Amino acid sequence: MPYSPSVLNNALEAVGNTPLIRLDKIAEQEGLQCNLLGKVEYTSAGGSVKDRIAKRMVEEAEKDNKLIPGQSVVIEPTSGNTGIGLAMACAVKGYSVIITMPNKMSLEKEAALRALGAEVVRTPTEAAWDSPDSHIGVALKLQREIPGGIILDQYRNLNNPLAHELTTGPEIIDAVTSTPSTTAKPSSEKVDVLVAGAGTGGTITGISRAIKKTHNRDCIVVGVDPKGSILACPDTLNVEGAGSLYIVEGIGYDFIPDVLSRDTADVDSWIKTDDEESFEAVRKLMRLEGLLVGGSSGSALSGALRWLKSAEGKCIAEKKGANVVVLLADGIRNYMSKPWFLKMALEAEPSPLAKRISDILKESPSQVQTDSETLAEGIKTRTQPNVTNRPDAPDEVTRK
Ligand code: P1T
Repeated sequence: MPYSPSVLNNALEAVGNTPLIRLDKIAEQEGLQCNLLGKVEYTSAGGSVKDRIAKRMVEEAEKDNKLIPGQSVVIEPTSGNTGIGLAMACAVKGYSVIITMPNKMSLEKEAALRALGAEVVRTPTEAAWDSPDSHIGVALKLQREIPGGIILDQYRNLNNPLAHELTTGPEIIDAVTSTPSTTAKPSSEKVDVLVAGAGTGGTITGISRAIKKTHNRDCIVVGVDPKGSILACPDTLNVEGAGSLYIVEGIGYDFIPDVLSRDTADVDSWIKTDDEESFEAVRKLMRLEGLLVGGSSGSALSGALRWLKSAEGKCIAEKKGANVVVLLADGIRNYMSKPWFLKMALEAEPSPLAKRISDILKESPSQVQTDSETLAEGIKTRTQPNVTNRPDAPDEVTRK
């Protein structure tokens, strides 16, 4: 649905239609001649790229009379974002929801899910996908026991890639083709490269199909898979760090989901990423581009930059006007309490400006915080327990 200036009927109508934004400062810092463009999915109503499939899976199940308001209980194993999309759709439409989610996924996702009315069951992160204790195993058990229980199953449901083939892909194509090439901002007016992380693989498979079938069959599609996962192709890429746990959420699995196409006709090549480079890329997206993205967006950017430096990607990196689209799947809202983010946000080096602020405030001693180290560390001291001068403390006290 294109942007509508009129009143929307409900939150589901605010899913998708996300912006494609130039990442010029990063491109310049990396010495790229091509255009680097971010598809920013956190502006979707539920906060991620997965809203689109949640909406479509629910609507199609309704068309097939598989969902009955007041009776059906939607159960879904998820790393959280599909769950948030489903919980949002089910809040609007009146279905109960149970989400099964590995322990590693953030508290913020669980809080958002519960706020939307979902029940949340946590499962051991290390449980293999086919173990009865995994998020998939527990969802299956609940479905067997709960009357009206239905798993829409993002790992197998064709509406997952189709949602991206019909919405995310065409939005990217529209944005690129409707932006004319100028001397200041040259453009091939085509999508030349698409880079996206893979979890279920629905996003990369669906967008690839939209682009290659209807727009540019020579577009190069690059998949990003964390070290420790087995989705990348060929399998030899997955040997380094095999089986290791990683912190980034939403991408990578220990099985190949049915909806992921590993056919090189759909995904041309793969890059493996680690946590450290992903979080460094998140910091760049925030500091240089003002984009409050989540961890897997960092993986996608880092994968894109590594690919552009490879023998295969170099000619694109050096081509003025070539369009490289990076899928930024969710936002930092999901990770605000995660140590990787707090460290990045609150423990930066003291800046010259922090020193200056501290010098000014020291001239008139008061209750105002004046220590430049603390200023640089942001709210660290205020967030320690039992500190009474936290600005938010009175509110907490009143509420107790
Ligand atoms: O599933 P896929 O379309 O491949 O999208 C990958 C992905 C990337 N980034 C984030 C933050 C994600 O949440 C996901 C996928 N998420 C799920 C599979 C889920 O259940 O939320």
